[in-house]
Amino acid sequence: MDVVSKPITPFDGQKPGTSGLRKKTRVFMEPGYLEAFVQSTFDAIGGCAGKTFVVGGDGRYFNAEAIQTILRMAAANGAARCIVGQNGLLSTPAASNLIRKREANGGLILSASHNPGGIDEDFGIKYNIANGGPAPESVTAKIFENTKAISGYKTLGTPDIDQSAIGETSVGTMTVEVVDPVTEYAALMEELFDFDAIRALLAGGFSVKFDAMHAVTGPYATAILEGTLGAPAGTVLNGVPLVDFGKGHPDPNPIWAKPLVDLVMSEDGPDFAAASDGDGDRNMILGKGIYVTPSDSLAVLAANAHLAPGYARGLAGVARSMPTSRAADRVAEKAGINAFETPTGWKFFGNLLDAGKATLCGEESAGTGSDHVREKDGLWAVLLWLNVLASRKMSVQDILMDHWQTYGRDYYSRHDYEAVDTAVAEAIMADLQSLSNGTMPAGIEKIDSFSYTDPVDGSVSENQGMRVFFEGGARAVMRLSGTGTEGATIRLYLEQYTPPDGDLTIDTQEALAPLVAAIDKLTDLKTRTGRDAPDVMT
Ligand code: VG1
Ligand code: CO
Repeated sequence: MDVVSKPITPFDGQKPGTSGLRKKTRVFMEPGYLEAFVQSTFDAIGGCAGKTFVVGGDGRYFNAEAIQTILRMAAANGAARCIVGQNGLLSTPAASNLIRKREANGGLILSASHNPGGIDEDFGIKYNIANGGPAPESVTAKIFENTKAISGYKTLGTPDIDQSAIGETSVGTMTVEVVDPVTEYAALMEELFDFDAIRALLAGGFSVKFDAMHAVTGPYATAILEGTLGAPAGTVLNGVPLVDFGKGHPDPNPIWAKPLVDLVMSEDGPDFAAASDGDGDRNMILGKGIYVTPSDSLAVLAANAHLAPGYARGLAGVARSMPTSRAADRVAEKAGINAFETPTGWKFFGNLLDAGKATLCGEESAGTGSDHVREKDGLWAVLLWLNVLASRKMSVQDILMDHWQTYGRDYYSRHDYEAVDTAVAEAIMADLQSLSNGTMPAGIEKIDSFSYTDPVDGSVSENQGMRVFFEGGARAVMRLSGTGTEGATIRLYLEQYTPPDGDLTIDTQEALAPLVAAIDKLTDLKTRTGRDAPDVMT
C-alpha cells in the first residue's frame, strides 16, 4: 500500500458549528479543503490505526465524491474497515445506529441537513463518536485547533470503489463494506414500536402522507411505511433522493413543506402527515387541520411514550434544548421525572442519554429522539406518533387539545432573520448582553446569557443565547445560528404560557404579538436589520 503524503496549508474558518462544518459546496470542492478537515479530524481522535468507521451522507451534490476521498484517506491513515451506505446514503439516525450496532469507533456523516444542495448550495461534514452521537465540544475544539496548523494529509492513489455494490471490497489494505442503508434501522424501529397496532390503524383506513422532500428518508419511509406497515403506495411523497433535493429546501417546516401543510388543511386531507429533512433527523408532525409545533410534539410524546413497547417501562427523564418551549418540563414535573435544559445542538444530549438520565430529547427545530440512537430521528418520531395514535384511537387534534387541557399551552414560535450583516447581528447580541447587567426595563424580570454545566462530565458551555424573562411568564430567546453559510441568522424564540383554564385556541402569532412588540422595543431588531418581518416563522 503506497501512502501518499500531500502537503497542504491551513484553510480559514474550519470551525465546526452547531452540527459539524457547513460551507458552500464549492468551498468544500476546493483542492485540499475536505482533506484538511478530515485529516484534522483523524488526528484529533488519535489516528485511525485499526479502527472501524461508518461513512455515509444524505446524497446531496458532492456526497459520492467526498466518500471516495474519505475512504482513501481512512485507508492511508491505517483504518481497518469502513462501513458505507449503498450509493453513499445513510440517514443521520441510521448512521448513528450502525456505529452503535457494529461497535465502530466513530463515523463521518456528510450533510448540510435542511440546507439546500447543489454545486451552488451547501455541503457539510461532521464526526460522530463511538456512542453514535455528534462529537462533543472537547473533540470539535481539537479538530479546529488541528485545522489551523495542518501541513499535510495522507491518501492513496487507488481508484474509486463502486458504492452501489452491496458487499466487501478493499481500498489499500482497508476493508470497505457497502451495506443496505435501511435494513438495520428498520429492524430497530420494529423492536421499539407496536407494528401490529400501526398496521391495524392503517388497514382501518387511517390515512397518512409522508413527505421525504427528495432527501434521504425516501427509501426508509417507503420500506417501513409502505412495505412493512402496509400503507398504500403513494403514502410517501417525493421519495426518491436527489442531489439537489429537487431544488427545494429539505426543511420540514410550514414554510418549506407548504404543499404538505396545505394538504392537511384541506377538506379531504389525510388524518396524519409528516415530513423529514435532508439527512432524516428532523420531523414535522401534522394532523388533519393542525400543525403540531416541535415543542408540543416533544411534550405530547413524553406524556404518551409509555404506550409504545420500547418505552413501556416509562422515561428516566426528558431533555430539551434551551430555546425549546417549557411544555416538556410540565410533563416531566407531573410525572416526577428528570427535566434537563441544554444548549442548542444534539451533541449536548449524548452524556445524558449515555448516563441513563434522560430517555427522550427534543429541540424546537423539529428534532426529537430517544436513547435508541444518539441523534435526533425523524422517522422514529413519526412512528412513535403513529403508535400513540393507534393506541389512543383519537385524532391528532384531540390528542393535542387533551394535552393542553391537562398541562396548559405554551404558545410558541421561532422567527428567523436570515443573511443579516454579521456585524449588525453581533451588535444586537452584544447590546442585549449589556442590558442584562443593568437595571431591568419595565415589564422584564431578568435578562441573562445561557450557560450550561454538563451534569455528567462537568464541562461548561457559555454564551449559548440570551434569554429575556418577562413579568407574567413569557420568555424570549435570541441567539445566532451555528449552521448557516451566509452572513448571520438571528433566531428569535418566543413563548407565552396559558394555563389549562385559559384560552387554548388563539392563533399562535396573535398570541405572541405583544411579545414580538416588546422584544422589538428592547432590541430595535427590525430597524437594525432593515427588515419589517422575519424571513421564516415556524
Ligand atoms: C439548527 C437548530 C438546532 C439543530 C441544528 C442541527 O442549529 O437550531 O436545534 O440542532 O440546526 O440540526 P442553529 O445553530 O442553526 O440554530 V440539523 O437537522 O441541521 O443537523
Ligand atoms: Co438534519
